[in-house]
Amino acid sequence: HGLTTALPTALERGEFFIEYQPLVHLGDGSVRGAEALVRWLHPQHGVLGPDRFIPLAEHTGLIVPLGRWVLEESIRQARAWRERHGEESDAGPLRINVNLSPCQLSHPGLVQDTVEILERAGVAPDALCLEVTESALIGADDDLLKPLHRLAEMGVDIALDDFGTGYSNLANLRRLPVRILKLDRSFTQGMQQFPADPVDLKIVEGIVTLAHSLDLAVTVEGVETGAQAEQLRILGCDTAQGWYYARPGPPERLHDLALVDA
Ligand code: G
Ligand code: G
Ligand code: MN
Ligand code: NA
Repeated sequence: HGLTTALPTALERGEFFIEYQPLVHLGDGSVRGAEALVRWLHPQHGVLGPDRFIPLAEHTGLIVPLGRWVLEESIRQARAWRERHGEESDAGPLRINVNLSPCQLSHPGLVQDTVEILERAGVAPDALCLEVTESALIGADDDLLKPLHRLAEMGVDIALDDFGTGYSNLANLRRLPVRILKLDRSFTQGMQQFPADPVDLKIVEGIVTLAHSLDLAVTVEGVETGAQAEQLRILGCDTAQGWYYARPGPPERLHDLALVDA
C-alpha cells in the first residue's frame, strides 16, 4: 500500500527525523547519553514509529542508507552536545546510542562508513554506542562478528539490545565484543507492582551479577516509576532509560536535561 511505495524516496525527501531518549546513571541521576530513535513524518499518515517501517526498510534494503543517515545525524548531534557540555560534567561528555539492524551488520561498508562519519564530525569513537539485538547475533559466525570486533577495537561500545528475550546463550557472550547489556523492558515491568515479582528480582539479580563478573555494564529499559528505578538501582543496574525520566523527544530537550541533571 502507500507506505511501500513512499518509503524508497522518503529519505531523499527528508521525511525522517530522530527523537532522543536520555540514558540516566542510576547511582547519581545524571544524564549520560541518549538513544537515537528514528521516526518517519509521512505526508498523509503523520508521524510513524520504527515498528511501522523498519521491517519494510530492512526488506527493501533502504535500511542501509537510512541507517547511515541516522548515524550521521545523531553523531552531528553528539558533537553539538559535546561542545555544550563536554568539559562541564564529571561523568564526561554525553554519548549517543544508535540501533543497528542485522542487514547493516552484514553490509561491507559499515566500519568504513562509521569511521568516516566520526572523523568528519570530529567525534571520538568512545562517544558512540551501537545497539545490536541479541537475536541478530544468535548463531552469528565469525565473519558477521568481525566488523563489530573492529568497531570495538576502535573504541566504539557495543550494546546487546533486548537482552533476555531471546534464547540467550550466556556462554556466547564471551565471544561477542559487547560492553553493555540492555535488559529488556519485560523485566522492568515485573518491578512495577509492590512488592516486585520475586522471580523477576532473582533473574535480574543473576543477570547483573553475571554481567559485572564479565565486566559488562547493565542498562535497563522501560523504567516508568521512581519505585522501579530504586529497585533496579538496589539490584546493581548501572544505567536506566524510560518514561520516568523522559519520553523520546527532540534534541533540544536533552540540552535542558543535561544542564539540570548533570
Ligand atoms: O521508540 P520506539 O518505538 O521508537 O522504537 C522501537 C524500536 O525501533 C527500537 O527498540 C529499535 O530497536 C528500533 N529502532 C529505532 N530507531 C532505529 C534505527 O535508527 N535503526 C534501527 N535499525 N532500528 C531502530
Ligand atoms: O531499542 P528499542 O527496542 O528498545 O527501543 C526502545 C522502545 O521502547 C521505543 O519504542 C521507546 O519508545 C519505548 N520506550 C521507551 N521508554 C519506555 C517506557 O518507559 N515504557 C514503555 N512501555 N516503552 C518505552
Ligand atoms: Mn535499542
Ligand atoms: Na530494546
